[in-house]
Amino acid sequence: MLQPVLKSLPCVQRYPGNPVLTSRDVPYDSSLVFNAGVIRWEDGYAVAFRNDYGCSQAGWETGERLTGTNIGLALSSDGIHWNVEPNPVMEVKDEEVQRVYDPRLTVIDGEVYMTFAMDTRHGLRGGIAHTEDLHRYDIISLSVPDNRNMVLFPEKVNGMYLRLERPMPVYSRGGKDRFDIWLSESPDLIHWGRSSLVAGVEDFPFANDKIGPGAPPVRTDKGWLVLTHAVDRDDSRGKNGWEKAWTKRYCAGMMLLDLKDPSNVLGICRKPLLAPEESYETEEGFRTHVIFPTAAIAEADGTLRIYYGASDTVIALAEAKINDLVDACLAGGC
Ligand code: BMA
Repeated sequence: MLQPVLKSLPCVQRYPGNPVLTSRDVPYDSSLVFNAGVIRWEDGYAVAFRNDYGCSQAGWETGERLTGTNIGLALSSDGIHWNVEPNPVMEVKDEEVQRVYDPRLTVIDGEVYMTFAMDTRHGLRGGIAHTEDLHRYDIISLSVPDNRNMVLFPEKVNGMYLRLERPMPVYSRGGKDRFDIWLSESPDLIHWGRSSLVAGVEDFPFANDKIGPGAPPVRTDKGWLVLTHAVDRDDSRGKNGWEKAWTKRYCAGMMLLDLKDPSNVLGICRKPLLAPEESYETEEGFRTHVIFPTAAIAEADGTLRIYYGASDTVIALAEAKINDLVDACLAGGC
């Protein structure tokens, strides 16, 4: 079905110099640099990013396969200009595991954790790793398949660690993508349970396919602000990426969860926070029409920096006032 044109909320501004990090900035084999975790680190910022490698642009534009994925690390004093470390910091590839990807970073009680997705021969697993120095990662927890897009809350709530996650129940949801956002809790970041549904794809008016957690939640006075991705499908859309026809559009959405009981949704923004509009989001990449938010940093002046993968090809930045975003969640849009 033909889907309507979607526009970003007026209260969000893209950084005019977007994209802020691309494969051209990477000193090792790199084809696509996107979906990244960002935290404040020392006096600046650190980003752990997904790097798909092994194929030139001319190659991926004509359907050639990328051969691998690793996680790169870059540091920055302003969160805009990045120095990429000389070597990738994480890659898992063996008989069972094909790759790890889509890292998100969260600091809890001064400890840094990375959540990630892991493709294996027996399904897609969501993982959590701990790192002391952003260079070495110890995997401390892996889910059963199929689960991905895990994000950790930056603090315990009621004495428990919390994560948002997106299991992929195809068999029980009519054989289609109908994926929702769930909440699970853990006493130790290893054992996860007491899971509950937070929001279904049907709760996001501009999604008809799936939703998933985007960035780790941000504490605000009025609730946990959660950026999500929200996907609609339109069969008239064209070919892109590896698929015969790339019919999906990924927007950034958002919702506000109760501070004390995050399974309680206080408001879901009825419109997309960011919809693909700029050329690096709509036409120039490996895919088209993909905005995949993966990090949100609250600045002291009340601004939220939003980092997102654009068209699975580059990393872009947008900003908005946190109060405007909270109001938009509670009111339905700004
Ligand atoms: C999701 C993941 C992401 C990707 C997105 C858009 O399912 O594979 O890594 O950015 O699709 O292609």
